[in-house]
Amino acid sequence: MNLDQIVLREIRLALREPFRISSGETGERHILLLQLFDADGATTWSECVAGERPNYSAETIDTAWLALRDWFASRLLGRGDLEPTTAGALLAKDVRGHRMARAALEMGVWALASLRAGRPLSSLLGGTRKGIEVGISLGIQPSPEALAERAARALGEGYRRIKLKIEPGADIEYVRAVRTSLGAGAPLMVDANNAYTLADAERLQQLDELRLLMVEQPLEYEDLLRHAELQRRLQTPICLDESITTAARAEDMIALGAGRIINIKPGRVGGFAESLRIHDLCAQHAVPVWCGGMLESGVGRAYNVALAALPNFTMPGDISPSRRYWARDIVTPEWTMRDGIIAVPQAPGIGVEVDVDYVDHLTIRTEILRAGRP
Ligand code: NPG
Repeated sequence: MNLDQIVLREIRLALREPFRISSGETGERHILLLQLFDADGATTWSECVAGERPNYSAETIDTAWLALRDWFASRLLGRGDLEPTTAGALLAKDVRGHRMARAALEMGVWALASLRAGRPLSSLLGGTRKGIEVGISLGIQPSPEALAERAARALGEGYRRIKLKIEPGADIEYVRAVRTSLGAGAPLMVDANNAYTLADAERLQQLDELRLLMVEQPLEYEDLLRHAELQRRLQTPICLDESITTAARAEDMIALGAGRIINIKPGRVGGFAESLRIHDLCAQHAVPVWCGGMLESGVGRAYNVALAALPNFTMPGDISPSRRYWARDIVTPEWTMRDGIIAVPQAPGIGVEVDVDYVDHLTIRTEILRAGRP
């Protein structure tokens, strides 16, 4: 394929309810969207998962914009031999970091390839599922009672797994209130987004009695060694998210015993090719994976749904329907869930239409990148 134009856009989209994690709150998302045009007329959209502030990773929407415009777009534009399987390596060569920026472009190339091949994106990736199990991620709430009430509502709505965000001061008591209210069988997990240190090990051990599916990323994002020490002291499996940026890091996790489950976010690891490597490595080691979320619009969600159709995505992902996040999503049809399942699109490309008029209305910045221009 020959990519001949990329349009960058920044849109603003308000969340229906603010989302609070241990490192900050998001009320309105600024989302970087890419529109990719192939020389033969195929076009698709992709999304960069970077946030406004560097409180999840070092990348932000502004660093991603700069990286795409100044470094990455020219590596793919105008070359006649572009393939989805090699786009990631072209973008990674001699580059440190900027994985979210690279992923937005790389995944867009996969969607273009899916259109050109007339095959669903999920099957191009090797996905086999027709539906994926949906989990919900609940932000930190003002009180244990408020969290228990919110979690009960989610269970009633059919979600197959409930993730509770925790931080020191909003942890054991909060999770216990949910466990007591929902009962022993409710599929619960927690996510700390790096909020603890090994000095908190005894406190975290109290989670064991709450019979959680996993505790996600309790310690610092670059720290596998201390996660391994903590895992030795916990019965609850540790799941790593922020720490796993490459397949090599996943290998380290497995070798060190730093965790037993991985949350794969394609945006975090530089795109689909690296996600597939992590998926396959984990499958070989009987390490389950699930697909994380970054409060994506319906465009980014399409990519997560396609990836989650792969066989080793055996646990429900953070891939809720559009209504969980937005009063009105930017795609039609919006993503919906039935009995806790989102259907995997069987059409080529991202499987949903982008509402371009609505996107125009939400756009606050645009830039067009073409072949031959640095
Ligand atoms: O459903 O998209 C979703 C949200 C899932 O909890 C979620 N994401 O740490 O995984 C995370 C968290 C997050 C969201 C992190 C936004 C950073 C920004």
